[in-house]
Amino acid sequence: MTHTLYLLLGANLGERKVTLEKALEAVRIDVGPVLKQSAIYETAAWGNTDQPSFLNQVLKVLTVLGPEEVLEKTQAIENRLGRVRRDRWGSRVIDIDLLYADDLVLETERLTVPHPFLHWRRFTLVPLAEVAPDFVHPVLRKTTRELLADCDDTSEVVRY
Ligand code: A4P
Ligand code: MG
Repeated sequence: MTHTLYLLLGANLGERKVTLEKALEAVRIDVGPVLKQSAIYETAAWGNTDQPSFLNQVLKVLTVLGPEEVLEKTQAIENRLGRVRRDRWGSRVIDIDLLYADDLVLETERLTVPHPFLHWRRFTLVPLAEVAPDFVHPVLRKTTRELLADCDDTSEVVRY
């Protein structure tokens, strides 16, 4: 049984573009084939805005793994690519979020799918709309295009 995943990559420290390339390659090897990839976007830091801007990219990935196993793999990739420890919470070399796994709805201690903040953030919706414009959010019952049209977030998202 195979599953279709949408992953969000985010990097705001170090050689951001190189890190995204390494993350994509690691996902391909450890999770499964990358069927589509969005462009890379430069995005203003959302939430804690007192951080450098991010590069974000969405991947469409095919996998035989279950969602919990995917999370283990993506967290191992995050650790391998280097989590920088700083005095304060904040920036990170690489963050990999699981946005969707088929039309699965799941909430455990470790994993919430669809990603709970997906529809609030342009840095997620803009690249997602490139690879999955008509994918329907299994809880909100809206396509990515519709979620983007409804999104109040005004933070800057530009092609890198
Ligand atoms: N977790 C639960 N559900 C998921 C999921 N669907 N995908 C748990 C990934 N992880 C999930 O995540 C904390 C815990 O969430 C994990 O242990 C996992 O079990 P984390 O990656 O360790 O911590 P984090 O990413 O710092 O926290 P959080 O709450 O996930 O932050 P966000 O929401 O990821 O925000 N601005 C721009 N422009 N671009 C960005 O990419 N990213 C963030 C981080 C803030 N601002 C940003 C960006
Ligand atoms: Mg995260």
